[in-house]
Amino acid sequence: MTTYLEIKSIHAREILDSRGNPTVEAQVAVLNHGNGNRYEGTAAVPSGASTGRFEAVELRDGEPRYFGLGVQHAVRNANEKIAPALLGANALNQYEIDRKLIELDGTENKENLGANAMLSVSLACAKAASAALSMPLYRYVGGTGAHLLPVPMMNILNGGKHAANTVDFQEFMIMPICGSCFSDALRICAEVYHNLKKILEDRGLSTGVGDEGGFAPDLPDAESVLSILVEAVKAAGYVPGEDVWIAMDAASSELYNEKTDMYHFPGESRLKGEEVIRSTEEMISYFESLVEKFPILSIEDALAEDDWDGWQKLTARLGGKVQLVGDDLFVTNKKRLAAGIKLGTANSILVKVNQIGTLTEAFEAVELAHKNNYTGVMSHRSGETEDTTIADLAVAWNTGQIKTGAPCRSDRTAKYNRLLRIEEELGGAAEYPGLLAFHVR
Ligand code: 2PG
Ligand code: MG
Repeated sequence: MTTYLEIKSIHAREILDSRGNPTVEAQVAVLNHGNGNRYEGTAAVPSGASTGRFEAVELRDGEPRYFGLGVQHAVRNANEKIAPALLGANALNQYEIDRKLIELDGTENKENLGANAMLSVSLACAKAASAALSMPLYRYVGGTGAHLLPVPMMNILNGGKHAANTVDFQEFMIMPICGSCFSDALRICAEVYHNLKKILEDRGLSTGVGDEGGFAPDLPDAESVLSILVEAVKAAGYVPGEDVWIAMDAASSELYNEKTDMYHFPGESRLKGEEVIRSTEEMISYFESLVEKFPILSIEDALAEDDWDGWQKLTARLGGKVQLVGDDLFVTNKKRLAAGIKLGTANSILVKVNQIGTLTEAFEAVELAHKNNYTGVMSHRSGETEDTTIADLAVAWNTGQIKTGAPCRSDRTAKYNRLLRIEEELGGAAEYPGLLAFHVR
């Protein structure tokens, strides 16, 4: 007999994210007809600052309250349009639930209901179903094969749109590939983070943090940031390029200027007292030189979201050496990923559930990536909540990598702590992939 987890109620509300901006949270209650009990699942939606142009629409009210950022319309859409359409449905049929959401919205970019309204319900349904089956979310979503803990891609130095400093590239991250297990890897990251703090303090640099909990000092350019990171890794007692590698998110769509067709570096320009701009060709050579000089294993959004030609050249030149992650380029959208695969652009996709708006579609993007030998990196947004769903999804889908900020601020540590609990629960079945999570180097 098929288990019937009847969706009994859906209630969305406006809550705050880690930047103090409103976001949508939904609570779904199901009745398990097998035992007559009621179960609940709650999910909150994250929000980006450096959002890609092709992301599904995050519906904002545009009214005076919260400077236009209120989400009351999205909340109403969830309560008044989505709820009536899904009441009575079986929460076990995630695929069907997500199809219904997509049909109900009826647009390509989810501008009608809002991806924030849709995602809150999509995720809360999965959580209610997993609760009703007394299964952890990673097991419910991933089945018996879910066992791989992700390598943290931990952002310990923030720049770009995530901080008010002079660092133009958005994220500088460490990846502890030498850890014997996830908890060990996390410890290594935290040790490097504290060593970095000490180095910055000793130089009289700021140890204030950016949106994702990484430090945000004023440094003149990427080289100086990378040098300090290498120092911090060494000071913590690890070998850069062996034990711990570096990853970057350039978030280049934010630097690209359509009028000049060039990448502009405002922070570097300010500190150097002269305008620093780079063409696509120069950007590629710049990354090439950084990869030569520093133990860089992964670069995200090295070029802008529309620079397909540039991405092709970049992949041809660097794709054999480093992981090239498409974030704004692919926006967790299987159509854009398919186009990229065809053109031979990038070799990895960043997976952000709110970029696409349903659990099923995020899974489809990961599946397509894996089938084509692209890696997938599960990711948070710069605006987060205490919701830890992405930790479970990383394990469920065996992505092998997760990007979820510094070991600082509870919105970030909540995900790491959830992974610690998952690892403990999995016991002997848990696997930490280390360098095996990457197809390069
Ligand atoms: C990114 C993300 C997360 P945002 O660019 O990868 O780190 O930032 O959520 O601001 O888009
Ligand atoms: Mg990014």
